[in-house]
Amino acid sequence: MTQMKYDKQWICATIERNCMTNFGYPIAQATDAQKYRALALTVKDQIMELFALSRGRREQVKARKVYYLSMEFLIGRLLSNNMLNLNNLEQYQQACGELGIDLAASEDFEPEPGLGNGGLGRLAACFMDSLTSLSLPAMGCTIRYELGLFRQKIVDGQQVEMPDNWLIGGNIWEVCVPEDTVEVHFYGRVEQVEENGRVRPRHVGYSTVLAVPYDVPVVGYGAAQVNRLRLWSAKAPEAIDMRLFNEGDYTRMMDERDLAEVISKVLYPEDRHNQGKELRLRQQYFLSSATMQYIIADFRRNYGDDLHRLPDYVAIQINDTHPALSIPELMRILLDDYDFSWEDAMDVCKRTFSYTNHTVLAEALERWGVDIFKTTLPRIYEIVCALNETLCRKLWNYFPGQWDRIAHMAVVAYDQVHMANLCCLMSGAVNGVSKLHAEILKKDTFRDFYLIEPEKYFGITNGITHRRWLMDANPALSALLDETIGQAWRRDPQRLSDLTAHADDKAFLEQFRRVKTDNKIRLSNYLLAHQGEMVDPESIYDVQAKRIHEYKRQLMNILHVMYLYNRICDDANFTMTPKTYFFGGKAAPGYVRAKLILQLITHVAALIARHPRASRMLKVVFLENYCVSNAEILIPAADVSEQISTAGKEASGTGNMKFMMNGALTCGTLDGANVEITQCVGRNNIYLFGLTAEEVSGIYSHGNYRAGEIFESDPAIRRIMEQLIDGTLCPPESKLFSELYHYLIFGYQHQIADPYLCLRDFDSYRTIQAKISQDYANQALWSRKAALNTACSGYFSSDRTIGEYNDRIWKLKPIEAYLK
Ligand code: 26Q
Repeated sequence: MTQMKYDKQWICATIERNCMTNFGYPIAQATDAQKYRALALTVKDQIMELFALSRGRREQVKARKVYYLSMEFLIGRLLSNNMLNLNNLEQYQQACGELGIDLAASEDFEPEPGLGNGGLGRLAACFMDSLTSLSLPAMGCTIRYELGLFRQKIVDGQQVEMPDNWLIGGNIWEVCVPEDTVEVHFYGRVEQVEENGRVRPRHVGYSTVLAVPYDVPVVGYGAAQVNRLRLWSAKAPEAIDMRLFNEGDYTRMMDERDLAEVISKVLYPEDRHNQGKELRLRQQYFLSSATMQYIIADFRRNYGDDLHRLPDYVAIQINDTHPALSIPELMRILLDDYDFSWEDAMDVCKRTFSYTNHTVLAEALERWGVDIFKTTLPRIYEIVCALNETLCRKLWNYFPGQWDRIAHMAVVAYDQVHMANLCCLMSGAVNGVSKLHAEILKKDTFRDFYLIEPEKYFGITNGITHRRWLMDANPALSALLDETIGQAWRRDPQRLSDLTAHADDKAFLEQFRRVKTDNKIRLSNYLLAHQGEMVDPESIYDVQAKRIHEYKRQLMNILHVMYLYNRICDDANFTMTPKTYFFGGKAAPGYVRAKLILQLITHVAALIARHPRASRMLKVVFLENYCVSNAEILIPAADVSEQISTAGKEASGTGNMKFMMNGALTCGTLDGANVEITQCVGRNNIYLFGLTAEEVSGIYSHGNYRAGEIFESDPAIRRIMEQLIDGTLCPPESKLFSELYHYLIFGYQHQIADPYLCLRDFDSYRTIQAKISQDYANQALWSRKAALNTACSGYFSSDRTIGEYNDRIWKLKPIEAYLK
């Protein structure tokens, strides 16, 4: 459904006009940066016209909609994705050709909005793409961080963090909506005042921060619909300025401004380690309060003033507990501003909110100290305490006399506020993000909650948008798919399964292999240009790209590379299919061990590079600053996808799905969505190894794992461990990696040795890696397996995921359904 109006002529004329009216140059004289902007503005012009239509339709039919609240939205660059979703890519390509604009080069002028850490933020972005493409009314809400996730540089083999000032040149895609500005109140105290014969709480002495929204339009595929992603930006109110300005106290004026505006200054770079920082709490309330105020205002504008009907028209999904303060915030609004009874307010919340959990790691469950909570959000604290009382009373009915159990489930206990407990008790649905993860939530993390309301807990397996991760990132494979199975898969990714029929077609497999090689060359060119690194496209590309974390076990991967290096060094006759191990990912700045693992990777890379014979068979590359943009180049080039977390620790993983869809074979544990990948693709087309989640939890509960025994009994492992401390890796500083040595073999006071079982799974990993190299040598066999991975990846489309959320939780109707 290409809009006839937006043909090549329209595009050319609009680019020309945008270039002139915005920059004062005809396109022929514009700089490349101006050309990019004129082009992007043109795409946006088309989108905004469609947005007007789309919004008009939604409002006319009074559609029910979902708000997806997330502290992170890792959307990636938008130019080519938007042209693609407008189904107008060819017209834009032609227009650019005519005007002498190099489209590919243009893209590099677009800064990537780094508004997320990793999987959770990227999932939110895939969900907006799918919601919109499925014509479902939705709005994403997050914070407009001035500084996104830090940019990573590798200097002397170590991570150095640089600020990501992505807004500096302005954000082409956003539209400021100053009239939707709301006030968010912090600090102060609560007084009881009498009003019309009733005593009611009043929040006084607070300080105000303005929340100013910026909307980024999200285009559905085939221009199905245009939804919005709303980014809230913090601004100090003028009042602060006026007062201090008149007093001439400019320093204080600036200090107070900063105190307010710092809220949207920077994204916290820690994923899953909750440090209880007050600024983070303020960010969470800022997002929650601004969004809830908007939701109420929008509801009243469209559906009238009876807020008891809110759940009829609005579903709110909270992405992990980070936006969970929106629950007591809605309570506050209903109680204090709309005179709701306590019961009615609770009832509205439970029918409106749902909560997605993304982790089983205990240290990641969010808790706030009562002290900072009470000081920062006094009225919200009162509400949370009152909720706690109501809920504990209810729990008492289920578990009479079981104080410990109730304290464990309470929202406020032992001087802490437990956000996950709040979410479980106050949401209508709680979901995990893969089958295995949901089972762990039910059996373990949320066991007691599950016992009292079993129907509320289930899993919805994550997905990824094939539009960005296949159509946009891998145009060569997409073209081959069109040729082989037609275009149906573009609208219905489950149709990728049509490819199964071609899995034994030699000519097709030949082309499939050719596409992979071209993508490997594309990556090699990128690395040469950006890092001066030469990579041989003939070698196996084995890739582990994700945040650096102990449980993800980059450490086990690099220890195995050391093992291969030793074999080459020890045996002059040893040969193997040349292999390049790629690593990409950021370490949280305060996560010392993750940074040391990163450093180990770069030092092993250097060690191998120094060895003439080893470097002919083996190479390690660390891809700097892993982000959405370079993931789009990296993933289509991979032969092997490393998904090697300790079983039971990775909630789902979504990188695993992107690699699979692009025809990489997974080397993985039975963890997260790997379990379902195995079911879809079949055991013959995946390389599984290691302990199962059950075995892992058995080991933990028995407490009898001794990494030291493996060290003693396996000479190859022992050798590698000793190389960590004998100066092999970094001669001038032989003790550099002794922390890791100690960690793996002896452990620390409160932690067992090798807590993520790298040594325990090492032998199994080594065996599967050898099998991979062996299988790869048989190119016909390998390509067949690779093609089957693409063929079976349709299930992992986020369109399927969103379909499930919608059927089980949101119950939205596609906009066309209203118009029938
Ligand atoms: C919490 C408190 C304070 C500061 C930061 C945080 C924080 C921030 C980000 C905690 C966690 C995150 C991110 C978590 C995350 O990305 N989890 C991943 O979510 C994916 C999508 O569901 C899953 O596929 C991954 O398995 C899971 O690790």
